[in-house]
Amino acid sequence: MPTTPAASPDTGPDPLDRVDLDTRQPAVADLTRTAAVAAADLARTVAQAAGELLAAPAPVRLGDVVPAPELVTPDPAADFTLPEDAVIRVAADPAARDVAEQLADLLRPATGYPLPVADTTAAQPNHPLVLTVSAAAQQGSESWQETAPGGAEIVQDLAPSGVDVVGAALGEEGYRLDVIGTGVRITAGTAAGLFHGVQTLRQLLPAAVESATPVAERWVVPGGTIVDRPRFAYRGAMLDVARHFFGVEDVLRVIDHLARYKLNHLHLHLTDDQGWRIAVDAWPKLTEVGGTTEVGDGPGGWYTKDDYRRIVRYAARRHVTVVPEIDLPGHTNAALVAYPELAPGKVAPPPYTGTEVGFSYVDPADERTYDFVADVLREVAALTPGPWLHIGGDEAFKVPADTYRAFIERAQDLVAATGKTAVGWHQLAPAAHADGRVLQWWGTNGDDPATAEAVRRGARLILSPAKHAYLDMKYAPDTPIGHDWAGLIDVRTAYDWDPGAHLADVPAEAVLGVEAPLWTESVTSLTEIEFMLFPRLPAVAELGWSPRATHDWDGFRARLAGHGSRWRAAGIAYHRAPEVPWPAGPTVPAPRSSQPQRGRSGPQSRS
Ligand code: TNX
Repeated sequence: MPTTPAASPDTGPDPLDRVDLDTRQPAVADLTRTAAVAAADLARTVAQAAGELLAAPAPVRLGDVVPAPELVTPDPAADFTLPEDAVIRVAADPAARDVAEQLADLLRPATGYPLPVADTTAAQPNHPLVLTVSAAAQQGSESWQETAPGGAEIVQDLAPSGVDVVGAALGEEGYRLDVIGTGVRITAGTAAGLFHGVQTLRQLLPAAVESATPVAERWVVPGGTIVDRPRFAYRGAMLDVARHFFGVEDVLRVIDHLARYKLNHLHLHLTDDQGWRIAVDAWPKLTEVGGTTEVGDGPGGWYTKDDYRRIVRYAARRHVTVVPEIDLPGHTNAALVAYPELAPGKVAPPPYTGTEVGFSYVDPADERTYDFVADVLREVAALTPGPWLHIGGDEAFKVPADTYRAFIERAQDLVAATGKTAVGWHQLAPAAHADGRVLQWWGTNGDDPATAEAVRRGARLILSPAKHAYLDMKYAPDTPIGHDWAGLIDVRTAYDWDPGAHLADVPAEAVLGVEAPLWTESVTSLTEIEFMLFPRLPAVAELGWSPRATHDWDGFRARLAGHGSRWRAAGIAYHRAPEVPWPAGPTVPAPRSSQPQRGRSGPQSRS
């Protein structure tokens, strides 16, 4: 007997309408009806969830980028979902091709997609380098021509009224990123610009993109356009590999951290009292003897020339320039242990593994010292493709002022003889100007007449104010490692200053950029390096890159918060600073203080 189920008043059209129960017995029919209702409910729920998922906005907003981009024009209707068959197309230029290969390498592990890299024919005349990521079926240039023509005109169209960017050049490092429904295009005048655009694209994908293994995720990029370029040409971080030695692999990972945040210089503090870390053929004992100590009782270590070349090559591929520092005339105890002839009394001092400063110096009265300086600078310069040679110059407390000045002037000449440009800590200021020289200001009081005077004589500045940019300072009194002689540096303190206006009587045009130094008296491992860098390194990076008009603590910490899950996915240690609204998630254990703090709590002079 045919059974016609009644419509349920509660649930609308009865789902059993579609079920043929003709042949069933009544008891079985009841059971089946119950099961079918449940199944239909489940199906409705699943369909609704799937619909929500399909229509869900991108998990990241177009402006959620660190450092903040110059111009952001979202278009929520133009979100792009990376398909499994996506192809990365790139102009036929070897440097651009290399950036495309790096993008593919970044995206493949988490997506599990093949992401082949292929040549494009769609290079725009104004912007020779074009990199597109799109669905395989949509590679042609036509869709871009219709939707997002390249060139200066569109830059003008995107500008908020009143901003004159007519013909605005993307410059040496700028890029433009267009996300339309069918793909992503990054355009730049240089491979460095493309590389920075790739870092932005990386941040626009869900945080799981940082995973080293495939993740089931919708790889949505928020729609719209970003036009971006840096405020300052020099944006750096310093790693002290002398107080504690860090091997090549650790340094490469630090370079990756710089590159993520568009920093373009890695300053390596290669020599100090506690160790000499770079091989010099003419003076082999510098490393063989001077490289075997470090703070505490660790074994030290040093880079062979091939190690150093590897670091330089790895950095160059990521558009990071290595700035080698040979600290002179002070901070030289390790060199004096290796070569007593360089010591003022010609007697080898004992090796030093403590944390005091200011006691050692090479003999400024002996010509042999200048042979040493010339040989070292020549060999290091020959290994270094970048334009800079850093000669230190800090805390030579035992060298009288006149002698110090004369020594620095000779050292500056020896740098010039290698074809490089001298950089030094701001104590170099009283020495005569040398063409192009750059002073790195690390003071704690922004009223520094000697530095301002050196700027009037032609010096440019890298700003590393110790109260804001010294990443070896503790975050808070209970931070297990670090110093506090310049103060505590929480994330807001690292962020809230203006490199263009920090020093009295120094115009913004004299500022080449910013650098965040990490001294390593108390830092002994990669985890501890990362704990001190994150999240303050991105704060300093934003000061170096982003236009001042974007500066906004609340906006910054909200953007920064999203990076916690990225660092977790990438296995990067970081400090869960309480002033940043991190999303919920497992906390990262803080490093234990692994090194008893010896001796000093800070430098003797803070000028
Ligand atoms: C000062 S800053 C130093 C370094 C120490 C650092 C510790 C500068 C040029 N010299 O020798 O490592 O303080 O915070």
